[in-house]
Amino acid sequence: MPYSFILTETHDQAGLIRLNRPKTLNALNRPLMEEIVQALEGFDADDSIGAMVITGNDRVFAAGADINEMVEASAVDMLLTDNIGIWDRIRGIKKPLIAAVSGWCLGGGNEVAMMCDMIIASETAKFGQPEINLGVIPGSGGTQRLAKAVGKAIAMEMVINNRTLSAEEAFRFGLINRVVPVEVYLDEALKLANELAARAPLAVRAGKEMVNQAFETFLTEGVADERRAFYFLFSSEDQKEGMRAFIEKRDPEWRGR
Ligand code: CO8
Repeated sequence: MPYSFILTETHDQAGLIRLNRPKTLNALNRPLMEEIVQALEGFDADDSIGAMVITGNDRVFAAGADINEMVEASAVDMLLTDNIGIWDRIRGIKKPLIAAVSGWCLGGGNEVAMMCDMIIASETAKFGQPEINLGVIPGSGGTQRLAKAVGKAIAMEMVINNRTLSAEEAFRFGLINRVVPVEVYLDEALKLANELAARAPLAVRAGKEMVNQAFETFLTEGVADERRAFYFLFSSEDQKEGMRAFIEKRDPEWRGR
């Protein structure tokens, strides 16, 4: 499928999406977001793919939503076009999603990265929510996911005073999973994606869903849902295979059934 603003590749069982609008630092306009979602949903439905990676280039992951697209919009325009509704579809992706970030990861770019399940960053990555400089605030979950990831103190500085985090700070504050040299950040993310793709697919899916649910529900409800998901996995062939393989001291062969 030919796209205008992204490139897609497969690396073994990992689906890779490269944001490819370099002249505007991968500013996330509506067509670009539509292509990301379309590619993600395509990989999600593809049995030969087990996990996905979204990346930009060494200079920039994404410098935010496209300011040109919004500058003259009224509130009613924003409501009726509801561009953010497209971004929300990233939440519906079932397979693990990794952001491989280098350079600028700002505004909506940081919001996309935070919608992913894990973030691998190069040492040059810089994370921020600079919307305050434009007279607005993050609009695609940034205030909420950031506060949950790094806590109130740092989130408040980022959202209302444009504090930018270095990769090392982002790691220390719990925003990202790993910091690696710029030469290998994408390889590391693809390696991790293939590692995840080799695991029991139904259990990976249930684990992703339940960890994400921890940010949505109260503990009692979340623990009850986790228990139901845990019991449900005992109806899968992979649960029998995984436990028998352990007892028989051999590697399991996952079937995703
Ligand atoms: N939108 C549109 N164009 C952009 C954007 C952007 N977000 N970011 C950069 N560009 C363009 C620049 O205008 C410039 O274009 P041109 O060459 O035609 O002048 C080109 O990219 C290169 O940028 P710079 O010359 O500025 O490059 P620098 O290396 O000097 O600076 C920065 C890099 C620091 C990243 C700088 O470009 C910058 O500050 N960019 C804007 C960052 C920003 O404010 N992001 C937040 C945007 S708002 C947002 O994300 C809200 C999301 C809410 C949900 C989505 C709703 C639909």
